[in-house]
Amino acid sequence: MEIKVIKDVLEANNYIACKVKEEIAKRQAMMINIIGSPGAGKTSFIVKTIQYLDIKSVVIEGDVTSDIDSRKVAEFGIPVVQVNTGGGCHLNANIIDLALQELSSSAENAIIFVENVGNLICPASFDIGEDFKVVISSIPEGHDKPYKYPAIFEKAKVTVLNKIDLMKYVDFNKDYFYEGVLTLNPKGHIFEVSSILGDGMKEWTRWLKLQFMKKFNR
Ligand SMILES: Nc1nc2c(ncn2[C@@H]2O[C@H](COP(=O)(O)OP(=O)(O)O)[C@@H](O)[C@H]2O)c(=O)[nH]1
Ligand SMILES: [Mg+2]
Repeated sequence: MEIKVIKDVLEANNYIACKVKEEIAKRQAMMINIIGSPGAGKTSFIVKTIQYLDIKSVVIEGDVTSDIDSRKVAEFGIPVVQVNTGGGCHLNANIIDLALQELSSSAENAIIFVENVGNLICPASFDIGEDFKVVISSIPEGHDKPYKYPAIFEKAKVTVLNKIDLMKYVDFNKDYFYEGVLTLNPKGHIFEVSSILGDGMKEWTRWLKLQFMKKFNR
């Protein structure tokens, strides 16, 4: 017996992602989907980025469970909503739609940073209505990540190489890493940062601000 699948999961997700995109445009906001392994430094990167930016910013924290990260973000006085997937390995557009309602007017004229669930595989397949994806890879994870998890490095507009301050302690071949990223994504941007010390943050936030200004011809 042939079973017809009328709408697959991704199709349904993409439909809601379009709705989220419209909502974000209405709010004159920009949304960034931040993806990386657990411990790559996503939360630290978001907090440091906002400290360097002079643009209103809000955060949607995604995790399987707990509010550990949203508490960290809130300590800096940044508006934040925590969403828990209850076991799911990625965020979807439906969750973001609800989180945006919760953020209401604080997500207007702002950059919305979304910390996805720590994972280099599943979040690559699910658009959440973002303007673009940022993948964070960190020095201690090793230089082979673009070769082993190509989908996310191919889709992300920006690759962040975090924990650059640990370079002297780790056998990390930067040329090999760059070659892997740029072969998959020749137009991609790569920023080297330390989310703890602030190295590279000026270059990254200057570029980010430019994207924000360009979106609405500000
Ligand atoms: N040395 C160093 N440690 C970092 C850097 N960024 C994050 N960390 C540390 O890495 C650990 C995980 O960071 P976190 O931001 O929670 O990662 P997440 O799980 O991806 O959100 C924490 O102990 C951070 O202090 C960095 O640039 N340099
Ligand atoms: Mg985190």
